[in-house]
Amino acid sequence: MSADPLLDRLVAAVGASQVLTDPDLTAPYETDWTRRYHGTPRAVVRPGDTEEVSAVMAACAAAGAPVVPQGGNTGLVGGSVPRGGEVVLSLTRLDELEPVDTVSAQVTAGAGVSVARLQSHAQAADLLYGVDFAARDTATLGGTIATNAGGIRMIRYGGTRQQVVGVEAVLADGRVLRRLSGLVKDNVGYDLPGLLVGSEGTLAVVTRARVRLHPRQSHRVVALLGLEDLPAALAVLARLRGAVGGLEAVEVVLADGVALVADHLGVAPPFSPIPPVVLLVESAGRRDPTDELAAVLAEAPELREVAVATDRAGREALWRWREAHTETINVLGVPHKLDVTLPLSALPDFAAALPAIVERVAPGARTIVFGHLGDGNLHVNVVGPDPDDGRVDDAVLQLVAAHEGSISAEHGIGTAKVAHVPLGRDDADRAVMRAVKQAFDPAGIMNPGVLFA
Ligand code: 2HG
Ligand code: ZN
Repeated sequence: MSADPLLDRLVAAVGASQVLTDPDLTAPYETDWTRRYHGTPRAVVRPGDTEEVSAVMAACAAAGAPVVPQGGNTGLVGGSVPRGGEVVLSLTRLDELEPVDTVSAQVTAGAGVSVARLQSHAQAADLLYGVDFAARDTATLGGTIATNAGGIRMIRYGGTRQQVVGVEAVLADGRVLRRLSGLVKDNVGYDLPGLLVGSEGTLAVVTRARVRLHPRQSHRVVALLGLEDLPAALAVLARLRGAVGGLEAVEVVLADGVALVADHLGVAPPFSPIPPVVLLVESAGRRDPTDELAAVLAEAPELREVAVATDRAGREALWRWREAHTETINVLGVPHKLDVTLPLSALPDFAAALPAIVERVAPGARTIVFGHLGDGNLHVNVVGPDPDDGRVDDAVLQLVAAHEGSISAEHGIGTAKVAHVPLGRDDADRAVMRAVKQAFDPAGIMNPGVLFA
């Protein structure tokens, strides 16, 4: 018996070894990847299957105890860590992978399976999971569903929402919602699994999901393109979209970001001098896509520099210039992360206006911009302002709204952008969202503080 009767019920649900209260053991669950968001939980609970999740939710509902669902804790908006006193529900032990169904090209996996394991599992069946990003080894399927993660291959395969064909989820009161048949034609009322994608743990706890797989591409080519400016990058993007069938990624980094990464990794930059804008382009196919890409690039007068790799090690080395941005920035300090989308036509103007806007509210701050150009998705990282100082967030998000962009592209709202939701959704829209929340979670115990103030 403990002093907290809820803990006794949680222990009964999952066993004493999976209810953590010792601060040394709970620490990894308390702080997000940026270190900007943290809080102390009432307990961290680690159920091993759906029935245990159900028992945990029933116990928390009976006690009126708020719950923060957590996957790999690679989120960047403060949505997966406690604010103070919640039960953290870690789903990483739900890591079962079912055999790939090659006839339907689908697989069912537990919420705790990492994105990288899901990818390897698909690959072993000569198929491919379409969502990919740098945190693949730690991020979980459940977490990516909760946030509707986009990543680097969105231009070809779509985001997480496009992959999900079914979900199993535990409701706030412990009941289980199961839609895992994998039927791609199934019009019986509302698309509840679709509603859970991107719901950030505010509606229910995703425990398993069935996802769509794609043909595995056996040949790949990656090119790094040096360019003068963002309008030139958009011109190249237009050429690529028109002519490269297997286009999988069009990512953008800027000279100062590349210089920082070079310093951090201790390697020479890919080009010297580093061009103002560098695009990373990947194309993949069942046949070698190199000639097709080379033919398009040969016709592009915008190109200043090109580096190409087809072998795995060479491709990964080129990708490091893009993927190492996040870890490099974290070394500089606690970043303010503004993950935003702009209409492509407005993207150069937005980027041009950004430095002065940041300088006005955070003099001397360091701004690093990179992202998924093909999706109009920029990651604006600002290092310098205090983690609790929201002025720079506000200034950047106002600028996004003024350019008719979205204040959250792929990381979600979390707690970080709650105050800014009205910049992206009007009164009617927010009222319906609240009603949906109320229907799933009338007692308000699911990830309170996230998405809604
Ligand atoms: C990426 O695209 C991730 O690498 C992280 O979305 C972005 O660190 C960031 O701001
Ligand atoms: Zn991203």
